[in-house]
Amino acid sequence: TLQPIRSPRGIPLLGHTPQIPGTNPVEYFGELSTQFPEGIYRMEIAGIEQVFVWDPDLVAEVCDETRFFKQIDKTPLAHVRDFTGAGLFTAHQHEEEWGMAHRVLLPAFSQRAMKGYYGQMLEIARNLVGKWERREGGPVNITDDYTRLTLDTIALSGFGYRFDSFASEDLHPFLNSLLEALVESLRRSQELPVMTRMRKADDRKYHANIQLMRDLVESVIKERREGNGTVGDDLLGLMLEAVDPETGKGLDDDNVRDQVVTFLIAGHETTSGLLSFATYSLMRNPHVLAQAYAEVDRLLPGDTVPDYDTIMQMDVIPRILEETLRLWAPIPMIGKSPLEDTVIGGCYELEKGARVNILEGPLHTHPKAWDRPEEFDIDRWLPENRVNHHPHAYKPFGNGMRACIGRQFALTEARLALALVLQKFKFADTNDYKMDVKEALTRKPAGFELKVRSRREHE
Ligand code: MNH
Repeated sequence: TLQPIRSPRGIPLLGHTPQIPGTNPVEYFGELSTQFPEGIYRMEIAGIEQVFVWDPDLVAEVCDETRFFKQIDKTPLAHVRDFTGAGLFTAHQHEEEWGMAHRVLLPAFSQRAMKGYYGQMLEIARNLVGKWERREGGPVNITDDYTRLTLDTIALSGFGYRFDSFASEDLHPFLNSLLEALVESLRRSQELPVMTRMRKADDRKYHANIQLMRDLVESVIKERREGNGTVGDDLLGLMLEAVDPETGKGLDDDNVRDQVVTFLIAGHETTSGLLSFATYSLMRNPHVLAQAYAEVDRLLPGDTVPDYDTIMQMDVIPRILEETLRLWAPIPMIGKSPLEDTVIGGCYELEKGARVNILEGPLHTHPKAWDRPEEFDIDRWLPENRVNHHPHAYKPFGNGMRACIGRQFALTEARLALALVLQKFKFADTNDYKMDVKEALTRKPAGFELKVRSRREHE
């Protein structure tokens, strides 16, 4: 028997739009979830009907790719397309560019391929360590420095470009433009188009920010094209040279630009969030931190420089990352949509094309799937325990063919960074940091400062 999808109380005629906060909307959607034990609700926001799901069995249905696809239209990603175009992250499923880039780039993201980026990853991670050594005993902005790390890493390994972020006190202008453009695109997705059209100055700023990002990327591509000899075997080299076997074509110039912008964004925002939340979680869970130090001291005694194989042998650090992604998924919500009219949970009707959002936070803490859901427990990820997990209660990297292509890249980079940092430093939370999440498509801790001290000089 069919049942209506319940809805929080709204305002007549205006729907729910006025009650959506301008900052951290997904956090608000998560708070509302506690009112709906059935694991699903709906709301009308800016004239668009949206359904939110987090019950793992409902999510399992929404993750069935024979019934649901990744929706771009009428989602924030439709606006992000203003700067990432038909790049992998924001391409429509039916766009030829998605399949072409996916086929051309997939081999460059296999676990084996990570060995090829390891040298670049290590170089940048050592820049981070160098900066913190110069700061001995002083405060560092953890999130900002992990952002420097991940941006420099994807740019160097993917495109042979050096942001040199650790040489500067200010974050690179690219990051400022990106942040402003993301915030603006999110805002556009939550208001009626007539409102957007009235904000003329914001629109000019938006396009100037997009232009700054594109100019940087186009100069990187131009430099590569004009370099003598081979184009190289990194992501950029692949995109400039590879021919897609299925269509017999290569990626066109605009698409290469859009892909590079996409990778510079998708390749750093999330991983810096992961590292920041992991560091925060370690500070809150000293017994886990002790296990992490023990692993690092066993595998990397003294000043041993980690090699790729050592990073792959780790056990505690990868479980810390998995548990961090459960409690603090950097992408807090993903959008899906039914291919045809359908019914989920045996009773909730969804129309073809409806917007369905998976809420990662409530899913990753659903009591149906997780014991002591709020507890940071890395032993959940021991092999003997993970076999008992609900198959659809953990989606930090999304789902199906539109799942994250950079998963191995992110996890390899994060393992290495955390290992090096723990080999060298101890942290003190002298300001007693209170978690202050900031959402801009991805989420990160804002204003997260710790004092860093070299372990060797103080033990
Ligand atoms: Mn990543 C898609 C999470 C790191 C490049 N990524 C996704 C999605 C999630 C995600 C979730 C699916 C979004 C959706 O369904 O709308 N990504 C992460 C997380 C990390 C991450 C949690 C780090 C931790 N991602 C990376 C890195 C790169 C990358 C690093 C690149 C080097 N991600 C992508 C791309 C896509 C994607 C590209 C789009 C894939 C596609 O749709 O084909």
